[in-house]
Amino acid sequence: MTRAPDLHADVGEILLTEEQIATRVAELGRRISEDYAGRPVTLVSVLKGSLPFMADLMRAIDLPLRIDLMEVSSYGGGATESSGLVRILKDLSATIEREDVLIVEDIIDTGLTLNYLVRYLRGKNPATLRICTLLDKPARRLVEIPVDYIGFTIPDQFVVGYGLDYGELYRNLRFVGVLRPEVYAGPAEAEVAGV
Ligand code: PRP
Ligand code: 7HP
Repeated sequence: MTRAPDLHADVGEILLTEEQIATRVAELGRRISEDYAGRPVTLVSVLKGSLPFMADLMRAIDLPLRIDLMEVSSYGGGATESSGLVRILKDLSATIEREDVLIVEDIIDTGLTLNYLVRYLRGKNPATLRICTLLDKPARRLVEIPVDYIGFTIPDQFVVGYGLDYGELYRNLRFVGVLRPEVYAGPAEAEVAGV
């Protein structure tokens, strides 16, 4: 039988509170403002997961900046594993040639999404291309990605909230929490996980 999603009960543990996220985003904004020191920067948000992070980060940066949005997908439907097949669902709306570009991501897991995106954006000849991610899950990495700004390094657990989803739900939680395995595991996996 399919369980009905429950926004709060489906989260087992709060990994990052709203306050912790706000403090870290403010720190990242200050560092980015210092590093680019008066140069205009173009933030490229990778939808949909980075939406809340992008909205908060851009207001924490004290620089002239432009924003653009891309949407890519590698986690089909309700999957917790990357398909490895990255598809561009929405492309940039303006040129980034000779601009200082900062990619804004919610999470780097296998690295496959960013590996694809970095190659794609490099082909558009930005002056510089850097990466800022709210979350880094290094235990799952399949391809190495040099990351310039990391909010939090997290353990190998499937998390939701503050933009991150499972089956398109939970993005509106104000914190980042660990999704209970019984929400996504079949009966066999749930038994192994002791749930
Ligand atoms: C998620 C997330 C990252 C990517 C990271 O995107 O937002 O873009 O997966 O995983 P990877 O490092 O293993 O490639 P998703 O495809 O789920 O789209 P979404 O942002 O719309 O949730
Ligand atoms: C993608 C993704 N989406 C939500 N939660 C996680 O832990 C994830 N890893 N990679």
